[in-house]
Amino acid sequence: MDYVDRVLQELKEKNPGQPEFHQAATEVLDSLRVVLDSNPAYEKAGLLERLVEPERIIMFRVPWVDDNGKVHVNKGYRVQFNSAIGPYKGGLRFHPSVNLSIIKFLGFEQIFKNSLTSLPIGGGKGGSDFDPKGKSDNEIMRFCQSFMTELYRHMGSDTDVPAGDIGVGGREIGFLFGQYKRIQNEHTGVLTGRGLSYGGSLARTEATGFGLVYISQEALNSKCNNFAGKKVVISGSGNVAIYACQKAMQLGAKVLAMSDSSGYIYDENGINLDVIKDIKEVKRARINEYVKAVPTAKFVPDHSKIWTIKCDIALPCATQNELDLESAKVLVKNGVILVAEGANMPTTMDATKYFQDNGVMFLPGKAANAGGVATSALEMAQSSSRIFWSFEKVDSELQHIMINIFRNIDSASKKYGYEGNYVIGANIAGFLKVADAMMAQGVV
Ligand code: NDP
Ligand code: 2IT
Repeated sequence: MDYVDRVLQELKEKNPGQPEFHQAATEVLDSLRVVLDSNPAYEKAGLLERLVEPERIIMFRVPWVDDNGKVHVNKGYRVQFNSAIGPYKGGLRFHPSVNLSIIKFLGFEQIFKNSLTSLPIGGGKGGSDFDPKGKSDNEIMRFCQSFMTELYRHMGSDTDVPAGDIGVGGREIGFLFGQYKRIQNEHTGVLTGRGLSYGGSLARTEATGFGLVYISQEALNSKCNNFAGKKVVISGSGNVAIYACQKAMQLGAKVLAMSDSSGYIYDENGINLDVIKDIKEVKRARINEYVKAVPTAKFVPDHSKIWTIKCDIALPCATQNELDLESAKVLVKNGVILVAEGANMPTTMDATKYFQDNGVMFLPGKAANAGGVATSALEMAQSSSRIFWSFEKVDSELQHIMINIFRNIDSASKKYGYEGNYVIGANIAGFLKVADAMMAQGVV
């Protein structure tokens, strides 16, 4: 049995019941065979065994009281996966589906994503099985305060710097930061995605979606193509989806459909993003409200069917494993040319392979959605220097970072003999920097 197979087998035995973590680890480790075979020093140093075991996992009780005085208890998590190249960095997810497997898969992906940004950030992720839907602002605040009352002792601007993810946006980051500052008596860059009045960076809100479109445009450019006139389908209607939609439209594309967990809306005239922003960012309502404002649009109460719409470019921006083989087959039949993952691991492994085998350009999340965390690292730099940059400066840095990521994963795919396989290119390019840092730092 070779090194990768042995480590994967041990990982599955030691971590039963964590299918998402197994999936993410299998995808990455499978890509690394070519690098590991030519560098036996990695096996000698137990590098993979150390890489797949988080440096630290924190699990805690989050008790809180709802508006009717009823006590609730949720689970809180922070997985501090790897700090070889910088402080742990990664988002917090609040969603009822959150469990250790999901946080570990996200934390593991984050190691390689953060390495690809070229900025000094290690990998971490956290969250809770708390469901923010339908909660009052006061309930959200009490939950965030309780969550931070435990997590604060494990954080620090040079130790671990959380940010947002599903269910955690500007409102939640504000409550979390307020409680951190109150307990620690310190106003530092300990969370990113902060509001502009208390240390946030311009363009962080837009960064993941904009970055997704910048790297996609670069990938299209490499094939003498671009977004102009393309039909685009975007799943989700949260932070990533909204700003991907905005940038794709700015580059001349027509976005035909968006979704939430209740279903999708199809607007053949092109999505009216002001309506979506009003529903999602202001009213925090469901996506079927769109047809009230735009009666010619259609609502279909099954979000997974969004991939049956004919399009040139598909941007899955909702959640893990939302695009399966069946959907991939329909997209390919309908002539899709590019699939770029705004979400983390939205495409199943067999669907990814189907795209690659059928000549579709496929950009994996750890490269395609890295613009969010990259801009978080720019927020950290601004916090430390106490000087804040213009929107244009942050946006232009973001564009450079995304273009560089594409070039790096493209050249790694060529160097190791898998030209055009950006999954392998991203995994190898992300791995090498982390591996180099781990080798230099000894067995820790
Ligand atoms: P938001 O909470 O802002 O939006 C999430 C969207 O996805 C909502 O439309 C939500 O619908 C939908 N969704 C979530 N879970 C499910 C589910 N189980 N089934 C169907 N739809 C679902 O989150 P973000 O936009 O921030 O995150 C979206 C994805 O992007 C996630 O995979 C996240 O990890 C990834 N990501 C986010 C980054 C960021 O900077 N925010 C950076 C990099 C990646 P509903 O409201 O109905 O639940
Ligand atoms: O998945 C991700 O990269 C994020 N949710 C953003 C993390 C961050 O620290 O900005």
